[in-house]
Amino acid sequence: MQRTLVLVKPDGVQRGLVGLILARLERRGLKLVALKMMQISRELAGRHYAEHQSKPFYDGLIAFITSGPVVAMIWEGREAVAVVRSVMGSTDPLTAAPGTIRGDLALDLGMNLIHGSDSPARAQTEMALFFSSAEIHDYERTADRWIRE
Ligand code: D4T
Repeated sequence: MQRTLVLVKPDGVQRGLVGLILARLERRGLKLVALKMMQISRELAGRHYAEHQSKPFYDGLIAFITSGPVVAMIWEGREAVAVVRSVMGSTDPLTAAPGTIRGDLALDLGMNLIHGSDSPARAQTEMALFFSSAEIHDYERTADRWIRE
């Protein structure tokens, strides 16, 4: 089953939206297999956002993601990467569809509440950046027989 890394960014923690964001993913049927609050170091931020290093918004992005605690999670489910991206909405909240997390709860590109891995390959890399294998839980969830065909 596919897994993906999700972060509730510092704006989501500060605005008290952790529970709401978690609930949306949980209600969709995804299974939570790892969860922790953490402060992202500049070093980890640099590795996580390495692909954006040459972009004009890079310095602001690093300052923002390290500005306060985040909630890091791993969610599991059928096509989890794409499902999380669709629940999140597009990168710029201004154009994110209503009904998505960003489309309902955010306004600005730099304060877009949530991160989700953008491909299964990136998910593997990002899960390893944020979690040790001991922090990831394999368990049976009885509700799955009412979610998975
Ligand atoms: P993340 O990676 O945070 O989940 O966001 P996305 O996957 O939706 O978007 P992204 O990688 O293209 O951008 C990463 C991060 O940078 C911020 N950003 C982006 C910004 O501040 N200004 C910009 O012009 C862009 C494109 C928002 C998300």
